[in-house]
Amino acid sequence: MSIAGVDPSGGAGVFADLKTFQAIGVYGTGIVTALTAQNPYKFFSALPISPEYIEEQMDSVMESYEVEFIKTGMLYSPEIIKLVSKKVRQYGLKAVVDPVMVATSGGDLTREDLADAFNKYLLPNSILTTPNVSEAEKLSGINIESKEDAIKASKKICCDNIITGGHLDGINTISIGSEITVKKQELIKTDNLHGTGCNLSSAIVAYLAKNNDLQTSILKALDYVYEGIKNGNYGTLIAKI
Ligand code: PXL
Repeated sequence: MSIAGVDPSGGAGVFADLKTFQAIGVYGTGIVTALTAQNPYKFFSALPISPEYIEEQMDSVMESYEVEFIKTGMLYSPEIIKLVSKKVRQYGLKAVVDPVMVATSGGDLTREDLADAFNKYLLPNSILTTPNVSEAEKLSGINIESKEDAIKASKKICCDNIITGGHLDGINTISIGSEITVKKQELIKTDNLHGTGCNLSSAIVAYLAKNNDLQTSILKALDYVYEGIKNGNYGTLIAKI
């Protein structure tokens, strides 16, 4: 299950998540937290859905599907983060949290700084979070300019995590339990980067749903996104597996 915003251009958000689930061979469901008006290069505006209606969407799907894994994307407000955390506990869901705060295209996807709400409500109940460098800085309070800084921040974040390396020379820092793995990827020169974070977290849950362990799911998802960037077009990723 994806719990995220709708990007009508299909590169990010719930639409992209469902495409990723399908490409990896997993049936996906999608709960909408907000509509947006945007394209891969420009963000115009967001229209949030009420927490009550998000809850109604989740309850209707949970009534007929045995969902084990969820990923969260754009949650927009502390109230929605709190609601999702409550539902994660209620249904015993294993959550991968993409702590979305700002869009790649520069648009503000949130009403205010959400780091405190993620740290307080959702991350303590999650199996993984997937911040980029600026999100990891907000979650950890540590300025990240080097691999060493990323390792320090990854230890400070309160659940298992991967700090993605798109803004750090391709250095991904994976922290699971007390183990830290650094995986460097080649950076591809391209405009097709919209939705990388969304696709990474949805690929991780799809690989988890296919019975891979957490470390394997993360490594496979990094390869999936890398291939998506390489084969991308229209400013977004194109799945190829
Ligand atoms: O990648 C962050 C993100 C998440 N969710 C939605 C988005 C974006 C970026 O544009 O549009 C709906």
